[in-house]
Amino acid sequence: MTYDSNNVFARILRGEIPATIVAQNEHALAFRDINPQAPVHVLVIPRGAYVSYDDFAANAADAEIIGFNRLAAEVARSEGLSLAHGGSGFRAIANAGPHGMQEVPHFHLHLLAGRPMGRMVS
Ligand code: DGP
Repeated sequence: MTYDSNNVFARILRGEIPATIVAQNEHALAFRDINPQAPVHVLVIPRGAYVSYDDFAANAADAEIIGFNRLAAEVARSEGLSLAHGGSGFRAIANAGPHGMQEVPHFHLHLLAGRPMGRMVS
């Protein structure tokens, strides 16, 4: 699947549409989901043009992968979710492709928290 540079997250990265930014670094951006499914619902995206989780994991440079994961960890800590710092935890989800019900074709990690998430059944 080729990357669509006009997808909504690419536009957020370019500053063309607003987002409530939570944290950022050289390689990644974290912002609040426009349609939150939990009291805390943050999306973490790489700055690079990757369609899906597997595209990112296979093709991003090591520094991008580290930077992305460090930002996700920073958000977990700053939002008070990190188990290592007394938080109650969170769920991290990456939907991929049609069967994963991915809507936005720029890889993103959902961080959901603030209530028990329930067991994953589907
Ligand atoms: P997914 O189904 O995994 O592709 O999730 C896409 C998420 O992106 C969905 O939870 C809603 C969110 N979203 C879509 N458009 C926007 C937007 O313009 N701004 C923000 N902040 N979130 C958006």
